[in-house]
Amino acid sequence: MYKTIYIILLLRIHSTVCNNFCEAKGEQCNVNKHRYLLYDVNPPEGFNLRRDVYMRYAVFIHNLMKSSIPSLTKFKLILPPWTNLYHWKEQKLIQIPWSFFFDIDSLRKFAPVIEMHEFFDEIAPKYTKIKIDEVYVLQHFEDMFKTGIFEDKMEIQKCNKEIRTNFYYYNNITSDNIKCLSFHGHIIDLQNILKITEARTILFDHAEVALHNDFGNKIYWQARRSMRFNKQLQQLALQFRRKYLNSTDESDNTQLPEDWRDENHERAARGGPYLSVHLRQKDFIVGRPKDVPNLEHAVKQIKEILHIQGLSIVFIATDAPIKEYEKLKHYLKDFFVYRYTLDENLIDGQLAIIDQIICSHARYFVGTHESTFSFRIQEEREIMGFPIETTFNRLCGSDINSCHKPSVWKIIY
Ligand SMILES: Nc1nc2c(ncn2[C@@H]2O[C@H](COP(=O)(O)OP(=O)(O)O)[C@@H](O)[C@H]2O)c(=O)[nH]1
Ligand SMILES: [Mg+2]
Repeated sequence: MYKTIYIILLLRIHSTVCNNFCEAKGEQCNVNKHRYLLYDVNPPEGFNLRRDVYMRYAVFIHNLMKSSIPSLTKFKLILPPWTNLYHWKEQKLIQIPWSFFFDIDSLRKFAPVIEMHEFFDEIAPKYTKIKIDEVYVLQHFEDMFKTGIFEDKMEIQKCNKEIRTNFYYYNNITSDNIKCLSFHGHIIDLQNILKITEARTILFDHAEVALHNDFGNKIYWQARRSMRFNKQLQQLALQFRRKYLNSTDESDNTQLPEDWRDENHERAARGGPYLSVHLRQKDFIVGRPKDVPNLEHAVKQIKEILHIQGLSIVFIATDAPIKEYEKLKHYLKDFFVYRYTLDENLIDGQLAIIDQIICSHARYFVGTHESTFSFRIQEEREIMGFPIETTFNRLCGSDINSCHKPSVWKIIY
């Protein structure tokens, strides 16, 4: 009996010592504890470029999981909440989780990702402050731009500009270890940072500075295919297609298996009997009239395509104000013109996704030059297996002579 009490006491003492020791060592005591990788993107970047940055980090973590160094396999990637996006009128300083837009279970089949609120639950008791162990703000080497000589390297340097890490606008996150990391190269080089530290939480800000390791290869496309949209948004898009566009997955041959890992290589999608147009306006018509058409010029091109494709229904996705859309509809009065009607229950980013889903299911798609919103639609069509020539098309701006077809980024399995 005394012996048992003695053993229990001993265990107690040991665990207290260990806990204190863990705290002192930055909680590295338990060898099985997870480590957390956070990243954030340059604030002015839009939703669809951010999706591309996600893919770089998802692939990075996916590869870390296969590392022979055990401490590197313990990382989880924190999905940076959507905050203060330039194009979204409301929701300025609310942190919106990824589940509003994407199917998190599907993302997890590619990489160990968690939402920020899950991170809070895992790392600290509710309502306490979180101190990130190490923050690296990525920046470009200034001298490389001066000399024009670019080589892969990285180095802790003085910060180019005043550092502005905003910790996703949370006021319970902070760090007393923020450094600027001049960086030129591919994301895999960031492994060198992770290898030499025992830090449990690491944040890379301006994460877009690190480039894709595997742009366009099989792993890249796996990451891309795992980015299935939130199921309710998919349902809403489907209802709209059925109701107005005479389009269903069965008739369009666009069914995908429940799990993206079961997708096949077939290129057999037909699409619904409509033309879809992504007409990016707002900041795009100000800066690039040579490449982006005004309304009248867009109408002319849309009519031509409808004629050539033998279609009479057109779905318009655009960021143009309602009045502009009404004008466009008027110019196209000989055709059936649809837009996804604004739904009060959805936020801007969700409406944008419904637009993207509907565009991606059309028999023929035409997008806007260099819009990442259009690029994501093209990828979606590659995943469903549309013929190339129905996907990689763009509207021309005023400079018709230099209006070349967009680059074709074919899916790889
Ligand atoms: N609903 C809707 N929103 C759009 C459309 N085009 C642009 N937007 C909005 O404007 C943002 C454009 O920014 P971004 O995603 O960076 O794409 P990019 O600027 O075209 O490369 C999108 O994220 C949407 O919020 C559209 O056709 N429909
Ligand atoms: Mg943008």
